[in-house]
Amino acid sequence: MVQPATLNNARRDFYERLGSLSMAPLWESLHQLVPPQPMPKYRPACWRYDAVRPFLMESGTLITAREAVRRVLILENPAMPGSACITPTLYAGLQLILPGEVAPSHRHTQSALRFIVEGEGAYTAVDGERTIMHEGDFVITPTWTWHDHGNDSSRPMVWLDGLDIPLVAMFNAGFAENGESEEQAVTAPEGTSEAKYASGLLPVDWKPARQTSPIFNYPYARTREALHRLTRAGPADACHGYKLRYVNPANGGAPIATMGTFMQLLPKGFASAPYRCTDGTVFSVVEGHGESRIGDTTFRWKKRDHFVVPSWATAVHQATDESVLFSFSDRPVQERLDLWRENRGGR
Ligand code: 1HN
Repeated sequence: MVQPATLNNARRDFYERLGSLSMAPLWESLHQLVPPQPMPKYRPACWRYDAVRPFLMESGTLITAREAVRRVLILENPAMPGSACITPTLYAGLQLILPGEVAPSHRHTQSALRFIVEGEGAYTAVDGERTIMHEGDFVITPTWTWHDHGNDSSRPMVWLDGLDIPLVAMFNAGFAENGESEEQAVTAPEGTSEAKYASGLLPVDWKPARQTSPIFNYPYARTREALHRLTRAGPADACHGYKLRYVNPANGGAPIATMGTFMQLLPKGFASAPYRCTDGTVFSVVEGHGESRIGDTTFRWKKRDHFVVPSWATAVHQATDESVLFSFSDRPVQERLDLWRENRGGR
């Protein structure tokens, strides 16, 4: 029998020689490669708007939207410095556009969602149609669509950008190009996509050409009304309160193929049952205040704060006032791949 010390030396020597062939022994990393349950390398984090807003406004004195192309402060997971990721698959940032500014037209294969945090009256244009945005609206710029933004209002406008940048990077499937002019030509009157697709009706001969939703603004007024009516219709879910997912009316799936988006109402005094799921999720607080325990970390939050819940971290949400939370994650991707799991009760 070879002595353990001799064996260890022999193994080390073997690994070194093996490494020169760009090979490695599986048995040294098997447990990390196939963990018994998710072991996220990122953590819960919270960005309070009171702390963030002064920096956003200061950025507005340092660079124009035109020079920056997009004037955005990235929400980066503190456990992934330099990555521009909020989770390993998602990017998030807060974008500022000041009165009179234009963010020039471009397109890329990364899909983007906007969730309006502060202000109203700025527009985003997607493939030739503009929509005026208001607080709480959820707006999409699907993969490879031309988009530019402008603020014709008299106040700063701030929104949350969510993009599938890390996911697209993993596939090495990223393409981008700039528009020929700063603002794309308007080819359809405002409200066209809403009229065609957003009333439980679809144009009779229209066939969807892609997975993404033909609706590009899901206004808060309508979402809020639905949540309010839900509270009258029955009891809250123990884990979610009253929670709805945004939907592509043409196929019942998520409006963006790579990102699921959700809105939930937590009644005043509601304390959720512990819950975990495999989709790391970014939250934007739309109304109210409360606190969330995520694993061992507790964050107090209020309107306009943002926080991230990692995969498989047990979350418990408590609402001091009636509260509304917007969230997004990579859930549709995990579901398509038969990977998504949840655990109600948190065990
Ligand atoms: C982008 O195109 C926007 O169009 C926002 O507003 C954030 C982050 C990275 C890459 C492209 C936008 C972005 C982005």
